[in-house]
Amino acid sequence: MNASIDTAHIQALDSAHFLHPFTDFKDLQGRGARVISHADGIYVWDSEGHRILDGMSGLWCVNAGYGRRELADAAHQQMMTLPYYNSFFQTTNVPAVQLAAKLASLAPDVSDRSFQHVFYSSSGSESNDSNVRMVRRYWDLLGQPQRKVIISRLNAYHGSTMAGASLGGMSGMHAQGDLPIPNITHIGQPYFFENGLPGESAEEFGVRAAGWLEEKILSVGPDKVAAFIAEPVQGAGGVIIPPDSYWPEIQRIVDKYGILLVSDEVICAFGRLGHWFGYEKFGYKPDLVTFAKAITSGYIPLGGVMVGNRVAKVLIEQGGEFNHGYTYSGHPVACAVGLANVALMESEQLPQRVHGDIGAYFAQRFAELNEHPLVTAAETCGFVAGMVLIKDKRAATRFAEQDAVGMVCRAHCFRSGLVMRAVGDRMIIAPPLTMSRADIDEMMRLIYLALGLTHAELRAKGLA
Ligand code: PXG
Repeated sequence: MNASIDTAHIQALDSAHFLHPFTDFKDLQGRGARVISHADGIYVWDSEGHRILDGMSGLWCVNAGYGRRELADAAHQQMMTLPYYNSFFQTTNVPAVQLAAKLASLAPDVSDRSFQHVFYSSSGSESNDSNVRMVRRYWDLLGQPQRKVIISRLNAYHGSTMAGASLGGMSGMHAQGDLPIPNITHIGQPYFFENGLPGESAEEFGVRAAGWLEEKILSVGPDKVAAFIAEPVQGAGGVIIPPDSYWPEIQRIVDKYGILLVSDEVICAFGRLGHWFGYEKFGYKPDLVTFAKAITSGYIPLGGVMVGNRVAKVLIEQGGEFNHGYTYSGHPVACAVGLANVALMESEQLPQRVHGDIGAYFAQRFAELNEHPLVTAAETCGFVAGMVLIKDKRAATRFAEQDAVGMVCRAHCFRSGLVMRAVGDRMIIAPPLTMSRADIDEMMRLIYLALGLTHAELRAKGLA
């Protein structure tokens, strides 16, 4: 299969014509991109024949693993039946309807926030733009147009469109493009390792971190706040798993001030945390739920928003025409793949596996990394995990930013045949939900291998 790929030629064309996302273009031209040629199960291969265990499920999306014929067949069949039709002018299509009904049946009821309606897009970013439109429209219709402010969190990732990047709390993104757009503001993230005080327990910290929301609401003015948006577990920010006390306190605060709660589950839904939706894991009650990525296991772009009854009732009963939508809202092929993917996840009980034995095994094996001299704070939540690479464990000294320890480790992972992401000094992983115990053992073997090589390199440089 690889024999047909001329790596140097593809790399030259890549450099000449393809501007990659989140990439230093010039730097990549100098080194040449790794050409990924094919994939199967939990592995991808590059054009030079290297097999790599995909610990990131593509980009947090290939939850069902690669090479699933059911998904390809669903796309093929739908393309031959109806490859496209719009849903703007009082028309609809069968897969979009069936998937919306299926998602409504999978999302657990939470009081007046039962989820009976779906608004479709093609990505997480677009979905969060839709959220901003719906949230502000909701308050306009209720006669409170001054409620425009959406509170988010520092280091959050909510996408790369103007609204998505504004909701996100990445300073590097805000610095490019005059962001955030007006009426979006941020609070700190519940990162105990970094922000816990000496002597403070994780649970005490969780309550204190949630309190930053109340402080922000009071400083903005409670009558001006429209919504709070957050991921159940902050993913791209480095797998920031909140203490158990965090979400109940957030719920108390949003209820106290009557503001909408938006759960961005682009990473956390579809089994990633051991449930269909991430809010189930922490037991809170969102009004809107963003999804994308693993709805199709990444096989084809599809995203959307689960609209809870509180918001849906107002938009439907009082809203008139909603002036918002995308060419591909309810794309029949994407929705057909989504249906096939959900069916596959149901028949293989992927969320249940993560919730049950396999998730427990992953948690146990990953926690063992805390014994490694270079590692601290290794923890999992379902099938996401993060750990901190630490310079001196006993003295709790962290590596300096310029040591770029995460990048050193990431490179050794790649060379060892494992994809793992680095976020500063945190190494993070989110493998396909199909992993067997043997696959988890193999993944752990590769992690230890890469850690050993990283440790040796750091020692040679006098950094560890
Ligand atoms: N919300 C969340 C929580 C996400 O993780 C988006 C929205 C945007 O989705 P789209 O489909 O528009 O990309 C995301 C995407 C990383 C990384 O490096 C993570 C994402 C995207 C790109 C890189 O971890 N998440």
